[in-house]
Amino acid sequence: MAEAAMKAPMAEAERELTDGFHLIIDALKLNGVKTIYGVPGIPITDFGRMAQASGIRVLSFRHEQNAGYAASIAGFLTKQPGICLTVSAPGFLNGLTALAHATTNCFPMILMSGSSEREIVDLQQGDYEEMDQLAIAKPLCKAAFRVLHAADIGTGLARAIRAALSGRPGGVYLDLPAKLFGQVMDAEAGKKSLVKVIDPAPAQIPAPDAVKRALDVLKSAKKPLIILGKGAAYAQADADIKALVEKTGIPFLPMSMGKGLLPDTHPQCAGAARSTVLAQSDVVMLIGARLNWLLSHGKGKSWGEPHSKKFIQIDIEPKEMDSNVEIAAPLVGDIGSCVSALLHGLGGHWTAPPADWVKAVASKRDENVAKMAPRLMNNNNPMDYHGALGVLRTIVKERPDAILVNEGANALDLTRGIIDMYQPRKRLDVGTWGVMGVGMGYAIAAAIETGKPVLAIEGDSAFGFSGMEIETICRYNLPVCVVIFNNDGIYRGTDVNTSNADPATTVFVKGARYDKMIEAFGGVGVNATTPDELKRAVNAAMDSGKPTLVNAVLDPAAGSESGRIGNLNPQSALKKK
Ligand code: ADP
Ligand code: TPW
Ligand code: MG
Repeated sequence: MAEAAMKAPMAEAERELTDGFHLIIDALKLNGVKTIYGVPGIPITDFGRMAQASGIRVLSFRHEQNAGYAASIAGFLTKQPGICLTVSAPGFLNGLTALAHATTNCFPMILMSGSSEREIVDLQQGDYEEMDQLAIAKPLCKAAFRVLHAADIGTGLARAIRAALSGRPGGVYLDLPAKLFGQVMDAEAGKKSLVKVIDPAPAQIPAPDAVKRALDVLKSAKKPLIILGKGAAYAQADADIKALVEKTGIPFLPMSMGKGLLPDTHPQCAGAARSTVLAQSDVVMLIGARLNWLLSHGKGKSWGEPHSKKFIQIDIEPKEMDSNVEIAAPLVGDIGSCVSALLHGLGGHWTAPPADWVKAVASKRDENVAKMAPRLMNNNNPMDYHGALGVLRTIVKERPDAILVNEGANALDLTRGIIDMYQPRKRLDVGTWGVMGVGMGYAIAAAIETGKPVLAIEGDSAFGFSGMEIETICRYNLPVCVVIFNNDGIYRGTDVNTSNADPATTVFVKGARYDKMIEAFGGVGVNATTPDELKRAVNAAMDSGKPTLVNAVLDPAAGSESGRIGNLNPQSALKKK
């Protein structure tokens, strides 16, 4: 009895405690988070150290925007939310562009940011890095949460994960005030408060009558077309999508990041006959692709108007239907479930589309491919885009599992058109906004998440937005080869300003040697002036896996204004008069 009485206060004193730092780490690990992309500083420096010590990979970037883009594409590649970690106010704002980008592109991502003292921020008393971050993040993401008590960390992270992954994926903001990290609570109670998120992206099965309607519309087609968007790539329903395309025999058109779901060299691929199939098809089935600007909103001359066509749209977001034109057969559900239901509904007796349509598409495609072929073999000096891309196209063909990151204007549009992709989720680019700056963040996350070699084809301007991250690539010794299409500027390097001594707004330092930059960090730099030199350098880099930057010197006059989308530049009505 006396002994028992002595023991009680001892046990109380030895009671194990935990804190906010550890609870966040435990909650992340419980939910399978393996990597954090971020930039350290108050109030998250120690958190990053502890997360690293606990076995989570914590990658430090040179700018939060690039860490954010890395997290966003990690989300696309893995179907798990990519995690970005930033400091308060300025760090948070730097990460916000990427969070908005993730939301716009339907990539799951969580931006976790430290923030300052709530009491001081809310009274606007001038705290260190004072900002009402939650309010600012809200309109730019799918959901935004703040955790004030250590006991709520488990729930906060669970809500963030569910919001990012369920339904249409997107960006989520999680606000972590500085005080939260140091809050202490009973370890046992803390452990119990954590939440493992079960089935965060539940299957959304399409209604049987919606499946039947879609199949009926598809059957009625004389000139059917399937469009595969990045939602289809994200869904990871690769085998069923391939089976649907092949069983129906319908020509398919991949959107930029849908390339490779089926190889671009597939007999049914209509990639090189894009204008023809958009204008002439009578029934179009969209799988994970929106009828936004990238598809001319589903109307107008490029869609062959005044002839009308019928759309079938597979999407997890019901509100997407009719966003631009009437959808004759909306099929709402997750792509895996929808495609599998369609396959099931096809049964054994599907009639292939009329042979004259299939043949017309194939011959237009072959004609365009043949027209392009000699240009890709040119050895022009200085190089042009086609000569450079001709050799890079072969390098990708020989390494179909390598990942291609791509941004720029001409550097983007011509690469997308010329380089064939062979496997799903191998092409990562500027996405729905056509944003510059994703390059190095994407390349880093692609290497980290997949372990595959990465080839980043970058316009010289595009590269500049994230160029400092070549230090990060060297620091983590990642198998990334950056090729800069250096045409001395934005679109081209030939503009001249005639009004004063300043250079024109679109031109950069002539003859810049970007290859020297990576040498500062111990990487391999190569200056390539011919397709042959380019080929040798990139092959060596892809084989060795050494961080490499190739400055590919292009003819400054080779590009055109805004690449393929010059028509989007506003024109003055006045000027036309
Ligand atoms: P692209 O730019 O390639 O045309 P978009 O980004 O416009 O593609 O469209 C992707 C679409 O895919 C979005 O409307 C999104 O809601 C949808 N989506 C994403 N993941 C899934 C999924 N797992 N199942 C169904 N639809 C999805
Ligand atoms: C965040 C506007 C679109 S394309 C581009 C800019 C600045 C660069 C094109 O030059 P680059 O390619 O990369 O050298 P090339 O081959 O044509 O010469 N800021 C953001 N996003 C966009 N899209 C822009 C500006 C833009
Ligand atoms: Mg350029």
